[in-house]
Amino acid sequence: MNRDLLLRQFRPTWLGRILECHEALASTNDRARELLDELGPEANGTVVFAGEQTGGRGRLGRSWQSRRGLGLACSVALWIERSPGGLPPLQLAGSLAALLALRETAGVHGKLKWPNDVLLDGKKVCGVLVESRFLGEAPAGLVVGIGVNLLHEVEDFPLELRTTATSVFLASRRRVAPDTFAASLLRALGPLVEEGLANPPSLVAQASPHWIHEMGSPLVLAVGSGSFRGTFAGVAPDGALLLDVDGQRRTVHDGEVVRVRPPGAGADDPS
Ligand code: BT5
Repeated sequence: MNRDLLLRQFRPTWLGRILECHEALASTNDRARELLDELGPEANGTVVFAGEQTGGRGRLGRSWQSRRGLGLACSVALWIERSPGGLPPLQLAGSLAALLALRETAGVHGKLKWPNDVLLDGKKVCGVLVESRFLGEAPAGLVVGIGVNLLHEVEDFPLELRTTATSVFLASRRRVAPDTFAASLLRALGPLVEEGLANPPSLVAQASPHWIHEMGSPLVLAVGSGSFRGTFAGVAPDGALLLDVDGQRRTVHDGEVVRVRPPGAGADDPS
């Protein structure tokens, strides 16, 4: 990531006043969290990029693969002192910003998969990990981490991801430079985070046309060690999945959609 090139295309606001670009880090989320610890409220809006992560994280103890120079690993530190009624659904700000940047920089139309993935052609091109920081009982900071595959050829992915992962290049044949994508991502992200903090239901409404799940379509959800089937009934104003199971509406905050039939596609999409 070339910081100068990025700053020619993105003008920092509250977002990006502090902007770090590292060649490699264990995890950009860890660095953003460190800055929240060190700087407190001053760290609000700090953005951290790394060209490579040696310990990139996904949700629930999973890992995120980011190879040097091929993708984007970005984290934004937010200072949130209290959050009445739970944490805002900022994973949607991250995935929606990535979806808009895909459209702007490569002309491709992604889909969102609950809760945090962006898919191109039914394969995962971006994942978002939101981690919160607590002081005692109260939230005192959030980190929104976004990983995007930009320039990968199929062989650049580990074997186990080759059928489920894709990159902007594979989906569009366009080689979008990391600084160009990063600028587009940050331009979209600022207003979406503001919206998510001020008016969560409005952010959820902005995301709603982009879900890969169709209303009433069957899906399988893994929660903990079990799984159950239901039909998609939308996303609640706080970002929870609404699922109809045996005639009962369930609200699911944590879990994994493991099977869904995208409109018009014959195959299941990746988990
Ligand atoms: C995610 O978790 O998708 C969240 C990924 C967040 C990554 C960003 S990069 C910047 C910041 N710093 C971090 O350390 N993390 C964040 P989850 O929904 O749990 O999906 C993880 C699963 O996605 C893995 O178990 C793999 O199956 C798959 N996966 C891993 N790397 C991938 C990649 N590069 N492309 C597509 N799929 C991948």
